[in-house]
Amino acid sequence: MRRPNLLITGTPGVGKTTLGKEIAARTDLTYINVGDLAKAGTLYEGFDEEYECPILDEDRVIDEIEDKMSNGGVIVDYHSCDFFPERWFDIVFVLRTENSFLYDRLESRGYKGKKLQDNIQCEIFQTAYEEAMSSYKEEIVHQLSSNTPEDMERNLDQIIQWIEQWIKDNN
Ligand code: DAT
Repeated sequence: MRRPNLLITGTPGVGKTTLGKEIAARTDLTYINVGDLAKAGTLYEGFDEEYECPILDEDRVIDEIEDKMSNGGVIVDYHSCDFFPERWFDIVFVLRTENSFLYDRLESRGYKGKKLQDNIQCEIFQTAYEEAMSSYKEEIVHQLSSNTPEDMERNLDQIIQWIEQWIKDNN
């Protein structure tokens, strides 16, 4: 049976992990958190002092998940998306969160100072959305509000419905 590949992207804290894991729990799709995958395999090529984070070795990440992606049925979660092969994804979701909500979430995650401000600014400048729009066909890129638990439930329902329809249409 053919199953779709989904990309969930957006600024850190918008709810990608929560949404991605819940979709996987309610379907038979597999969830991959690229940040965790990189950490587990030390798929890094240095450390970015300015942004206080390791630099992802994008080629090794791609090699690591290529086989799974070609089988289909994968949910990929990452805050950046321009380095993934375009052919991987059938649909792209960009989660969006208002500043006040995002600020609180990042602060309780321990972000502060420049790192906190930079991430809030990324959300204001819709960096993740523009990256997705320039990396994938515009018609497969969808923005979803992720401010409240009600938003999360609505997004889940819509995405699961979309997955079921895709499977019907492609098998
Ligand atoms: P990300 O994976 O994008 O970094 P997350 O799934 O870890 O984000 O969520 C960050 C925190 O915010 C976590 O405590 C759950 C909460 N959260 C996520 N989406 C939410 C929503 N739509 N409404 C309320 N809280 C949300």
